[in-house]
Amino acid sequence: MASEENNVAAESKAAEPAKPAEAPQDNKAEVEAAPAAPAPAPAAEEAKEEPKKEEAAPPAPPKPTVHKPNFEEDVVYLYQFSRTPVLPSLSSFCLKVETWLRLAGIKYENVDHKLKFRSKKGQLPFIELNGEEIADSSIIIKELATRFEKDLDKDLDNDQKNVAYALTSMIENHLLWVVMWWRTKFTDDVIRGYHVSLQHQLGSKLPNGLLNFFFKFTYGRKGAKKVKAQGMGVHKQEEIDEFGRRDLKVLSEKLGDKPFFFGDDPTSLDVVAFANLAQVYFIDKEVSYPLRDFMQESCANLVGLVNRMKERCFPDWEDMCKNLDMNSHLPKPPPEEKEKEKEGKEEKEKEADKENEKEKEGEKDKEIEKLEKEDKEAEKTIEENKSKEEAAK
Ligand SMILES: N[C@@H](CCC(=O)N[C@@H](CS)C(=O)NCC(=O)O)C(=O)O
Repeated sequence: MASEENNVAAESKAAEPAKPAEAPQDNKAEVEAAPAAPAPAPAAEEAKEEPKKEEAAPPAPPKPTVHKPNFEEDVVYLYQFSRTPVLPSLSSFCLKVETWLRLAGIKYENVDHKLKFRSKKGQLPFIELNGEEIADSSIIIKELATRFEKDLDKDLDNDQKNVAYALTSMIENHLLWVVMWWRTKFTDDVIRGYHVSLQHQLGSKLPNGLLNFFFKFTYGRKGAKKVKAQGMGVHKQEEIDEFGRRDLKVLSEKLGDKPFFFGDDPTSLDVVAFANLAQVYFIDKEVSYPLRDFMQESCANLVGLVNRMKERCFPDWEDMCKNLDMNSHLPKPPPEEKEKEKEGKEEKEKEADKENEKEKEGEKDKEIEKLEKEDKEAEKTIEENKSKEEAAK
């Protein structure tokens, strides 16, 4: 455990940007300064010499294909959502990758991008490793397990591997949609239950009230469409609740009284189960959520699993959630450096603020315009649906 924590807290200082090759002009000057012939040519002859053709400029370095070109070799740069006060990530796929990285003891750093980036596949999480992007939680884990020789499932037999595969599939292709359905239907409860600050999540300065409204109409509406298209959303609430309970019961029975699904050590199935069950379990008790209550009342061993995984992989959980710190696992700079860093940062921020004030005003107007457009569209759709319903009557 201690060694895992050490691994988790592995130092991850970004490398100095690669130094450019030595200035070509300087080299050229040196070469030309060195006499080619023992006797220097007379000045007149020198004047007659053809003017030397200018050497072709060195080819421009290839454009970086990653967001973090000054990467450190073999450090994983993880792009995910921002923290929340109750849970490191509201995305089970992101939490899965971070949990796995910690269990495997791989050096990683979260890139605090405030939801600016998506993978080339259009989603989060994705990672960058040695200048290469890898997307999709399962593909990331498979690739990293191979490249770093850290297979958490290496001691499982074939049958156990098949069970893990089937249960992972149940969690990610069924239970996850049960949770998604709830989230898109009860958006206010999502914001209250996970104490979400959209200002923080989006790095926006717009008022939270306006952002919440936006969240309701975009995440709620678009999400509900996805949940319907996937198939879960066509069912009645009580049917979906029953699906959720059934999934939890299967997991609970499969776990039994073992600390982890396949014994004393966690494997990738424990990672997936944790990343998804945490989404259910850590919702603020103030918010009513029947699936969480069922888990607490009827699947005590799953609660135990969640807490064991949390303690083992996230000893810094409180810190990361309280301070919304993306990199609480990394050593902090000493206080005086931190102070200087803070001062420098504040100074830069002030300057940037001044310079961008006008620009931001423009962006703000655009954002509001966009929200208003979304709102109008939503209202139009509601009106259209109402008319259709009325016509059908
Ligand atoms: N199969 C993907 C699923 C990832 C996924 O669904 N990501 C969602 C968030 S949980 C996403 O990025 N949606 C688009 C968005 O939020 O812009 C994985 O395992 O990584």
